[in-house]
Amino acid sequence: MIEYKDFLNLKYTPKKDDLIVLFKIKPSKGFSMKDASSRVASESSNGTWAALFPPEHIKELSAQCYDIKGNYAKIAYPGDLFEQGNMPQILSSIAGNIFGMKAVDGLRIEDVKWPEKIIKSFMHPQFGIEGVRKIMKIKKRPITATVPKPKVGYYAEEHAKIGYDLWLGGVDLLKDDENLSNQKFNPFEKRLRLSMKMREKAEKETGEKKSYLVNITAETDEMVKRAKMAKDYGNEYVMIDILTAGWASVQTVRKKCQDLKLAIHAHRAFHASFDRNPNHGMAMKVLCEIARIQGVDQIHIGGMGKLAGEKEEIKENWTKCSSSSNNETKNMLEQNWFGTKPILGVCSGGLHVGIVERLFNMLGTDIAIQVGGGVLGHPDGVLAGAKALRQSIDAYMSKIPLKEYAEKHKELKTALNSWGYETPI
Ligand code: CAP
Ligand code: MG
Repeated sequence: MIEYKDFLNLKYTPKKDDLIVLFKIKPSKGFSMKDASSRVASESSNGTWAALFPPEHIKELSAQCYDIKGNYAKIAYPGDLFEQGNMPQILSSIAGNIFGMKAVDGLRIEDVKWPEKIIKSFMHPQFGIEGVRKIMKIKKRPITATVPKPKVGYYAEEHAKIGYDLWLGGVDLLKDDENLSNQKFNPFEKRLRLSMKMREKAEKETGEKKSYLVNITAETDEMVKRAKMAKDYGNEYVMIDILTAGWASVQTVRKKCQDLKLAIHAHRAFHASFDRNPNHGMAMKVLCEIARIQGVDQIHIGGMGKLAGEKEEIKENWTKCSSSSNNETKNMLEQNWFGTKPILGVCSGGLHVGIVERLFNMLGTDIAIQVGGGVLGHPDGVLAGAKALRQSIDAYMSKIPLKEYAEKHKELKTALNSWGYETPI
């Protein structure tokens, strides 16, 4: 017989191939942590509400809750419970029905420890930080990106012209916004074609490498077509809204990008619907891990700007993207990445030149800085906005205080006079 209590075994020692999940659980009234944790382990592996009488071998696939501390429970899942290389299947198990169980008032996946076998069953990042730096020919400084604002509405010609000004002003990557794909006012292929022309011109004039995070988000076959188009027009990148598109489609596009040798920029629009509530859903750092395992090359990790997500969370996201391993903490499991390339954390959301320095101080310079409104809203225009952003990076890299650097760089000075050092809301 198997019933709920069989999924709790505080004497269990996890095996090498086990996948471990650290849950934060708020049991519902009348349930203890042990009750709730064993139910979570059961429903997320192979149990149900009724006692069952299966053949003995089936028990070998049962998850075991083996550690409970306060509201934190660790559950180990046998490796064979999972289909290798199938992220939807893994998530339907560990992040499936359990969020709706009446036995819990709140349930949050704080972290996952991925075993080597599962990590190695996916494609991994093709480029990662090192590869992206090579593409962009940028050795040490943070990589910069800018998204034209307003988010949507520009005609393709206008969009490409803005791209030209941004590149000319010193920005490395032109980025599409998450809700710009192939609308009638700005068709995908036309925008790509015109932007690539502008890119060529900007590269010639600046002598710097420039590229375009072109948003291919759509139905999967269409994304593959658009990735091919990006390659045909000579681009190095595609951008996918990985959460609204869905993990399965990310896997498909990742495969295609191997043949096309394209880097993937992952936008995380939708993440806050399940990572913002500290007592329910899934932590952003787990999304970073999944994205890295599946093989994106860079992903948004937050920026302490206009959007929720504070220091500790951003640091954890960055760690999961950029480290080769990490130790265990209260809400983080240890992880060895078994050689998986580190990916670039992209800081974004309400940033401007007055507040980017704190991100470098906190995370170092192996990051990308994505600034939309803080460039496009510059009182002297797009070109000046782009110059100001680049100046703020140059100031940091040459260890000159921003204020002092601004004395000799008028675009930076104007931006600082406009927005000061305040975080926008
Ligand atoms: C930034 C941005 C990004 C957000 C998403 C925007 O523009 O393009 O989508 O950064 O958030 O539309 O808001 P601004 P996150 O620079 O004008 O804010 O990076 O946290 O996923
Ligand atoms: Mg955006």
